[in-house]
Formats: sequence, C-alpha cells, structure tokens
Amino acid sequence: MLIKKAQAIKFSEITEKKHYINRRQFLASSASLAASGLFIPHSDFQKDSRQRQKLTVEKRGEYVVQDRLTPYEEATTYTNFYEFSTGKRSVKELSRDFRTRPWSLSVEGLVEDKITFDIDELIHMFPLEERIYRWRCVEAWSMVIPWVGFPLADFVKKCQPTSKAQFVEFETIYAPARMPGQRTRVLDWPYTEALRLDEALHPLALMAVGLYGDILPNQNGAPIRLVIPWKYGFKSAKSIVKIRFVEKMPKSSWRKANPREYGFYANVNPDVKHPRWSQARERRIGEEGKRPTLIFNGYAEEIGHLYSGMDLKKNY
Ligand SMILES: Nc1nc2c(c(=O)[nH]1)N[C@H]1C(S)=C(S)[C@@H](COP(=O)(O)O)O[C@H]1N2
Ligand SMILES: [Mo]
Repeated sequence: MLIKKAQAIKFSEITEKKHYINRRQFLASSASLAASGLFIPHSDFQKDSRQRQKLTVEKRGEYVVQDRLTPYEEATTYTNFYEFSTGKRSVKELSRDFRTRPWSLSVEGLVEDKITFDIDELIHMFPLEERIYRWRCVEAWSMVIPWVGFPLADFVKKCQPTSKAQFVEFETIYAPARMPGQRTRVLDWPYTEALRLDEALHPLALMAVGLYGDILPNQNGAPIRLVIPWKYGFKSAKSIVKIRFVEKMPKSSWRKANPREYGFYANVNPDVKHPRWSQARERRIGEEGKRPTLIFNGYAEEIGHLYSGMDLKKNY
C-alpha cells in the first residue's frame, strides 16, 4: 500500500486558488492561536468537552432549513453512539476522555492511490461550510443542526475511485480499550456503513468536523463523521478511520444485526414503516408533540432523482 503523507500533496492540486489563499490565512490564524495556547490539538480540550473550540467557517447560507435550531445542549447530550453506550444520555460522559489525536483516515479499495490522511491536514484541505440540516433517527426523533464540514463529493473526487467502484464504505474506529460499548456484542464491530457512489457524490452529503461553529464533540462523532440528511441517522457513521471503494453493495453493521429492520438505502420515508413502529411522525427534540415526517426528510427536490424508478417499499 502506498502511504502518501497528506503533507506531500500540493494544495494547489486540489483546491482553487482562492481557497488556497483562504487556507493559508486559516493556517496563519491557527498558528497564532497555537502561539497563544488556544489551539493545540493534543491539549486538554479533548478532555473537557465543556470547553468549546471554534472552527473557521468560510461559507454559510447555502443549504439552510428554516426550522428552529435544536438547542446545542440537547444536540450534544442526547446522542446515539453504541461504541460508548446504547443509552443516549450516557454517551457524553463516557466519551469525555476519548482522544481524537493523533488520528488518520485511510482510503482503500478501488482507487488510483491508496492514501492515508492526517485529520488536521484533512480538516484544512477543503473550505469549511456551515449547513443547517434536518436530521432524523430511525427511532422517530429529529433535530435541526448547524453542521460544519465539507462536501463528501470533494473528498471522493480527491480519492480518484476507479471506474469499477460502485459503492463507498465508511468504517468507524475500533478501540475497545477506549470505547466501553465495543466490549459488548451489541453490534458487529467495527461499525460500518455504505453509500452508492452517486449518493456519495451528491452535494448534500457532508463530511462533518463540527457543529454550531465548534469542533465536533466526542459524543457526536469526533473528529470526523458523515451527515446524510435525507437518510435515517444510522447511515451517518461517526469517528471514521477508513473509507473503502468497492464494486459490490457492502453489508453494514445494522443490516448484519437485523436486515429486516434496517435496509441499505434507509431513506427517510413516512410510508414505509419500521417493522416495529410507524415512520409517519417524529418527535423534534426540544419541542412538544409530534410532527409529520417528510419523504426523504424534506430533501426530495434535491435528491429524489437518485431513486427514480426504484420501488421504495422494497428498497427501504
Ligand atoms: N460509529 C457509529 N456511528 C453512528 C452511530 C453509532 O452507534 N456508532 N449511531 C448512528 C445513529 S442511529 C444516529 S441517529 C446518529 C446519531 O448522531 P448524533 O448522536 O450526533 O445525533 O449517529 C449514527 N452514527
Ligand atoms: Mo438513529
């Protein structure tokens, strides 16, 4: 395997000049932050998630839903992350000391070059955008979160998948010594999820490194996670260490656990009930009562064409 240090990649190869300049400005500002002791990846901020760390966002306002934002406190204390706990209110405390530096993300499978990226290089490789997305869990709760990240499509193009690649698979870190949930057999670890290549290339698919302008808290999938807003939350793998381009549709962790309940597509669909409950309505965290669930979570206009001609009851 060829491991190309991310540093060896010329930024002019991959970003337009204006972004290159922005990146240099960003580096200059993070250098001064480092000098002032405020931005040190190995420092104690990982230990204390209450100490919030700002990201430099270069673009906002492009994909923004008008719904009221879920309070930061709720979005970061009611979190699903089985590697730590199946209890959504327990994850924050159990992940408090989880270290996300050093961290690398490797690209494998059907690509021109198998590359490993260092997370800090990756975060600065693309201009960061803020997007306010609706977010819907298969368990019928939802949130509205301002994510910070970069389009997955930009990263996929950078990886140069070969013409044989049809799917892209995402793998979460396997670290049972640091993730108590992985010492149980609740899922087949490591957690994996996958997308069809055309889904991954859709501009709505986001690689998130932050929320509410801050570095992603551990409980929300630090240091890097997917956010696919038109699909149920479980498709959006957290704490990703590996991305693999493949020819055949991969079996994800949830499908291995229960193929009847969790399909490959997992598109939000009020008309296709989960075998044990309806998907027609949802509880918006922080609000009273329930609201109707929208087809594709309200993103039909943007992504509906990806599934034209497909039977959505069969391809759930
Ligand atoms: N590695 C990993 N990724 C994961 C999960 C998980 O348990 N492990 N849970 C998924 C589910 S079911 C949901 S709803 C979302 C929750 O994201 P949030 O807690 O940041 O809202 O993360 C998804 N990604
Ligand atoms: Mo979920």
